[in-house]
Amino acid sequence: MVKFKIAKEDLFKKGKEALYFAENKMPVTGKVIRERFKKEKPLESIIIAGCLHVTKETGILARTLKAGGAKVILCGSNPLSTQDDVAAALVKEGINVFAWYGSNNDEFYWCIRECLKFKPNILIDDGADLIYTAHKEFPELITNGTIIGCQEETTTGVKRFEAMEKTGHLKVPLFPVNDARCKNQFDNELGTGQGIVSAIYGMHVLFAGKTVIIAGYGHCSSGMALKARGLGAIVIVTEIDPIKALQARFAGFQVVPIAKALPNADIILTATGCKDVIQPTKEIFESLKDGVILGNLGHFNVEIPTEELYKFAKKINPIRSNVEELVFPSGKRVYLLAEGRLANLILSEGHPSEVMDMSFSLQCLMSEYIVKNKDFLSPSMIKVPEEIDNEVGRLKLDSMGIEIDKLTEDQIKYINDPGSGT
Ligand code: RBV
Repeated sequence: MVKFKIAKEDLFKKGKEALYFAENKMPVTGKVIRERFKKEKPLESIIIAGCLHVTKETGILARTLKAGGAKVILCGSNPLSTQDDVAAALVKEGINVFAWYGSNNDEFYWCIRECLKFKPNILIDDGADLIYTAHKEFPELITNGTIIGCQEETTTGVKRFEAMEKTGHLKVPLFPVNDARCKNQFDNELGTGQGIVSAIYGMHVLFAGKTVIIAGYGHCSSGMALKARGLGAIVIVTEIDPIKALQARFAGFQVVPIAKALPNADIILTATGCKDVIQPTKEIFESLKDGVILGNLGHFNVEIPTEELYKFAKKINPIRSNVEELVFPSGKRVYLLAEGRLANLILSEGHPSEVMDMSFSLQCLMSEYIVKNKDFLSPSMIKVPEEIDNEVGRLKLDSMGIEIDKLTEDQIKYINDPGSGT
């Protein structure tokens, strides 16, 4: 029997429809790699635990890992991103899912522990909570060699592991899948970029003519800035990195310190990976414009100081699904999206299937790579091999019917010859 804990088993029909829809838009993960995995079974007798947003796209990943012979266990990577219907459909297919929409903090970590109790060999994380918990509470899985390798899906998770590696706390081979080109140039830029449109759709307001602050100018936020401009907004970028600030300026955006920009902003969107992007002081809160919309698209709910905002507000009115109106003592109102959590996932369905196809193809091929190379992996951060990144790019182009050029022998000779100058 499949062990699981989800919201409602009888939602499975709707979940199946969602999976059908995603599968058609994910031909690399859902067809090409799956067909090969079915034949070759590269993940035979491997247990894979995934701490991922339980969405229709993650469902396609789980199906392909299973087709490759793996036993798959899933928990959510955000308390508000689980699609309960998809979870129900996956359970019917024999995937062990421990996730439901609206879980509290204790329940969230309970689900992670349930996954680790299966003694998984590969961990696929989104935000580092699963792998971090394995280090802290299940160290024997690492010391006795049960865990052979780990994969991280998102920027925030990669940053946490970099910090662990620096302090000597990283004890597993860790592949930052987020940093592969086929991941961050598409999922982060296009997925998050389009995510702001869906997030603001939750408010059903016009972007055109609004002053929008985009906090940060990394892969995610630069995608957001472009989309906001495309929709007719006046876009101000805030940064702490001089090079990224220059990139934003040369892309034609205003670059201004956040405290100066805040009073004029109609919409503020964060994706920096850091806390308190809006400083949690009474003065800063009161400097916000009446009616401002606050949304976060970074992984954790720390960028907008939600707790302090809730405390400061004299009234909180739920006005739409996942949108709250906070009324300040002065009578000023601000609109908070998704309790300050990943608005691109919570006010929408997550990043579109077409971009997740590339991210999740990488995850499939990296699981296969870990199994094949398990005897040679050291406990450290290891870059996704370029061949795998390029392979996913090629397969995606193939699936879209796009051909590209190949270097001739003569051209290969030319670019590899340091002597070929003027
Ligand atoms: N993300 N997953 C989805 N549809 O399943 N959408 C977004 C989905 C991932 C994305 O890869 C990003 O890095 C991460 O969520 C942020 O938590």
